[in-house]
Amino acid sequence: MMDCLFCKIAAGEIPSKKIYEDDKVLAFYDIDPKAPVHFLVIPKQHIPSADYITAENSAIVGHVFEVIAKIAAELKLEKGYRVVNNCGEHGGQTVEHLHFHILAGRSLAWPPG
Ligand code: DGP
Repeated sequence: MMDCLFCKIAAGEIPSKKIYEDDKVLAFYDIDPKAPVHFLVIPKQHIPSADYITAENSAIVGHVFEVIAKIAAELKLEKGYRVVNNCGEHGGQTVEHLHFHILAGRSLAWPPG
């Protein structure tokens, strides 16, 4: 996707503060953190949002969660963390490339606003 910000970050065309990378996913710190620890995990494959997860591409979601668990252990997030996927306008999605926010380092309120 030529005009996708996260595709450009995944391709290394736009710099990011990387935490983890393999052939399928990239994890990097959010540019506008909402918690002391706030990073994103994205598939390198362009999937516009959670609405586009299908039987053909859903394995990537399991892999994303494996990577989240690995990073959480490495960053010692023993007190817990939240995984968020914003989908669509009412979900608050601003970048149309599937991504999961991981927020940690403080007690998080529930429900979200
Ligand atoms: P969402 O609103 O769920 O679509 O989240 C998009 C997130 O992406 C938001 O928290 C800010 C982050 N973001 C936007 N542009 C950039 C960027 O250029 N670099 C990084 N690291 N994060 C970005």
